[in-house]
Amino acid sequence: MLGPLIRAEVGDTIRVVFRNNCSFPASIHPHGFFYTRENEGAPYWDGHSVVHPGDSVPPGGTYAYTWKVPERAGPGPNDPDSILWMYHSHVNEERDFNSGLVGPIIIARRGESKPDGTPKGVDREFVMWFAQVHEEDSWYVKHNLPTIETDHAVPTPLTPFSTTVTYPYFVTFSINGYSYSSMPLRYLTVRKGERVRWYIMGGLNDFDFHTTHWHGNTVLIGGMRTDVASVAPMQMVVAGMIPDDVGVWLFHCHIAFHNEMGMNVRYVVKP
Ligand SMILES: [Cu+2]
Repeated sequence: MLGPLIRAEVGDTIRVVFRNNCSFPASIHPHGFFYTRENEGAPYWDGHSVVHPGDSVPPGGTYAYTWKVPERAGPGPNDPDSILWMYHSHVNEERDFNSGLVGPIIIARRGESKPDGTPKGVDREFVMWFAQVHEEDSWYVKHNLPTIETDHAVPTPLTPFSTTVTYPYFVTFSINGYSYSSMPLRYLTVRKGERVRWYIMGGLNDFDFHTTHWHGNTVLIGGMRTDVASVAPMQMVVAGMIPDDVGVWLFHCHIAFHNEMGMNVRYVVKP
């Protein structure tokens, strides 16, 4: 879950050479950038008689995408100095997504990134993808189904107080592919007083609406104080945190059912 992170700052031009090593056609469709139709990476009925090879790259095929990062692809007036976009395969959107072909893009203001590409003024960055994954819609469904029930070990009924509710075992409520706080703590460890930037995004399945809640600390989103960020399908939100509360804290979807289904991780604030 989550492809390689692409970083750039305003004024850059990005070139990605995509080789499709999957067994099915795939593409890279980015959000936010300035691109021509040839570099959009999405087949749809647009009346063109011209075939755009980047719309659907066959297995074993290669295509080079070029995207520009003008001012309007960078942070807006109320944004912090870097923002989140993402890319995903857009050939068979639902199957591609449920096969994990989604990745993050972080764009900084011009001159506001360090030599390694990370934004200035930030000590720690985290990309958190809250995704309701339907494995029955994955390209790998035939491969995965024989073992998926035991792999996931989802209890049925879900909770002690629920006697009738069941949920298909092939649906997983995950954060970056982890469920039930199984993400290693070392991935989400910060120190008190550090400037932490959280990039949050949602999946694209039917009810991929999430209210992501940090225990222990608060954040600023667009200059407003909260401890809950909302993401609708494929929406992207940036939250800034300066943790002051030391401990191991829950970070979870506040939709109770999603949380019961495992949509949670823990993050660590060290002294
Ligand atoms: Cu949720």
